[in-house]
Amino acid sequence: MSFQTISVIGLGYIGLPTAAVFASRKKKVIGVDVNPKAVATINQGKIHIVEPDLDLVVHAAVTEGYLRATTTPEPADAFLIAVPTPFKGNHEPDLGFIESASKAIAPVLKKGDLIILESTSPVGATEQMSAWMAEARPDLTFPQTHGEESDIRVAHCPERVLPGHVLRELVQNDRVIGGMTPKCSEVATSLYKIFVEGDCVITNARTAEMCKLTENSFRDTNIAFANELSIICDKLDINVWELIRLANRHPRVNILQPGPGVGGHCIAVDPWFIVSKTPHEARLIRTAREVNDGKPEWVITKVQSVVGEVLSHNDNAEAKDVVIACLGLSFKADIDDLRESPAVEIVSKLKRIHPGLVIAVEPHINELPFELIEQGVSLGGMRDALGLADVVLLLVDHKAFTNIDPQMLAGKKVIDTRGAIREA
Ligand code: SAJ
Repeated sequence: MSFQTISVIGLGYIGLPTAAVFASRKKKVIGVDVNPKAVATINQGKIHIVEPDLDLVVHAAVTEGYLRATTTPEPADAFLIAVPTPFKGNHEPDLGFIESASKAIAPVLKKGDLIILESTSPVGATEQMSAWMAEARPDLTFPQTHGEESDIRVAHCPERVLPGHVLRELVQNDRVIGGMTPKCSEVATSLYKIFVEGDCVITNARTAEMCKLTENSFRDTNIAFANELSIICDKLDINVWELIRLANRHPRVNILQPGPGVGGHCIAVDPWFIVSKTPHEARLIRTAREVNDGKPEWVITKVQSVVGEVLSHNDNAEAKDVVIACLGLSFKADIDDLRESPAVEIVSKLKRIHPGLVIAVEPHINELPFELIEQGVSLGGMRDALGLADVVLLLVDHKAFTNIDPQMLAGKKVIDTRGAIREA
């Protein structure tokens, strides 16, 4: 099957790189987004998100005429839906963006089209999406009612790329192809073969949905194990980093790294999609989420007790005189993405409870997010912040922090949530 025109719905962290990669393979790509500012930026050959090298690929795709963005869907041979799937307040998945995207493309669908849901989704979401489209287009047939004979092919092919390495991983990672029927999988495979160099591995839609959730829950559960160990070791006066290094010398043990909590838009969200479908069965998965979500609070309590120690060693000092320098705000190392970052949550709460100066050091940004500015957190350079600090709290293991000269920390209380600071 040849795809003359491919449409990508949702031009965010996944949709835009995917659209650009198809365009770089000289396919005509129509990108659709509800945000007119993002659409205008892309049509100027620029990007509205941060991802290495994406600006170059988008610029080339737009100037060579292969990629164009719009706010209104247009006919295409294949549609890839890459919209957000957040959860609601009660951790229940919110399929609102998938619903509106499927209703928006329904009017332009024609016999033979392929629809792919790429957004991370709870089990059953692909069938639900197909049902929404069938309702809007009773003149077309869909796989849930017409199987292999359907006019429209539908599949779930979850993205699995790591932020910061998206362009490489999009091409090199294996792709799970979950068609609603074998024919749907076959057609979807021929679409991804345009750029995927990894294997395209075929399964059904429900397994593909569960596969993506499983991958992120596996990582979340393993990080929770490391985080729980760090709390246990703190109580038992054992260096958790050394402990993990030693345990990992066993040929079948591979413990991940503890941190201040789990951030990002995937690992802290996706396990809840399993819990919401099977609340009685998903006990370990839920507990892992709770352990990881509880870590920022544990770090704050730790800082409070260290501030208490500083005060107890200095008769005349008051809490307002104690300066806390917080190293790192992003959700993980060497990126500038602060969204859903446990570091931001910790700094924000610290500033609310600590009457003294709280300085954030984040070499990847020029301005603090509004919530931190509003609370009076200051953004400082590393040298100045360390010069002023009584307590140094390392929250992100950016390369810039791993080589701190131990001399600069002499006489200060250091809380290293990532095990990144070299011992003196
Ligand atoms: N983290 C730790 N300790 C570790 C590893 C990570 O505390 O040992 C923390 C990080 O600091 C961060 C969070 O976990 O706060 C998540 O970071 P990450 O690097 O594990 O993952 P993400 O969110 O950047 O990307 C994940 C990836 N999933 C897996 O590795 C199974 C990626 O492949 C997915 O495509 C992405 O989620 C997604 O979009 O779902």
